[in-house]
Amino acid sequence: KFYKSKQLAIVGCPFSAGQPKGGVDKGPIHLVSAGLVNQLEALGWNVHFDGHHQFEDISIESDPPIGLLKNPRVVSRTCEALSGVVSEHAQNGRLPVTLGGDHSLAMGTISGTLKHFPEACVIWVDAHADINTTDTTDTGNIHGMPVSFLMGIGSKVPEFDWLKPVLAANKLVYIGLRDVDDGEKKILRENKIKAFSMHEVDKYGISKVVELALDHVNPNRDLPIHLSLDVDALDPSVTPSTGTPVRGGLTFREGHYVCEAIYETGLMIGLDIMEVNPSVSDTASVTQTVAVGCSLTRAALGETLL
Ligand code: EXY
Ligand code: MN
Ligand code: MN
Ligand code: MN
Repeated sequence: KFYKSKQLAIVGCPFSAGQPKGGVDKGPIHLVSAGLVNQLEALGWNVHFDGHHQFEDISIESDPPIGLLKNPRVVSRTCEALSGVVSEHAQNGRLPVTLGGDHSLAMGTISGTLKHFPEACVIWVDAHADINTTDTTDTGNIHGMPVSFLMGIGSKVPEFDWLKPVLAANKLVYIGLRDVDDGEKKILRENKIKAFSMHEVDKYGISKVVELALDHVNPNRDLPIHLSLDVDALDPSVTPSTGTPVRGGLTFREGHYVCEAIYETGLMIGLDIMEVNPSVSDTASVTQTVAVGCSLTRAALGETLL
């Protein structure tokens, strides 16, 4: 509906500075090596892939913390560059599909898509709310904070001046939450942000949850949708190779159902597949997680079971 032809761009982001574990920067390389480009072409997409991006123009050695925030300059500059890349793809009629990398990258992807689709809503599928502010973060890991930066809440960090508040509280909905910090719970309450935790998934079932989530951010089913998917939303038995696994997550089918249902709206204008970490766990777990990352991407881009 929002893009004229079946064109997409894979934006591979080998990036890990938003969190402390090595390996998540190898996620996009594994996803592409597993054949993702051909798989998407087989679904009828015209796939634009220029190779993985290397955005870091300064090293983390020359990037001391600002307050508690770790690697703030590297994260900020990477996301600023990514924002430009993503918005350019959107402008040229290519659906941006960003492969992370850690979830701090969503500051770049979402600011990039919202530049062209300012009325878009965001569906954030994750075990975590990623909405700590510079004031509430305990860890200083920026992958736990991108949503607060996109909303413009919390004390400002001049290094992130390029990122304007682009995301309104009523344009955001979460699915899959089960590890939310106390400070984050307060932010969700105070800003009346709609969230469907695993409790609601158990209570209503995933199809009802997706319907209720869309009713909240997209009542007339006419607004563009950015889907930001953290593979740790799925249960660690399904996607074990990720940096911050939390038990009690979405099943294989529940995760795929979310992707299929968003595809069916015909409204998706941006997709993020984040936090695949091939350095976590054994070879079989890595192979499985990468395969699930690919199949979630295909499900979000039109693969059907029949
Ligand atoms: N809430 C914790 C923090 O702020 O450090 C954990 C965040 C994990 C974020 C992962 C990517 O989704
Ligand atoms: Mn290009
Ligand atoms: Mn996340
Ligand atoms: Mn997460």
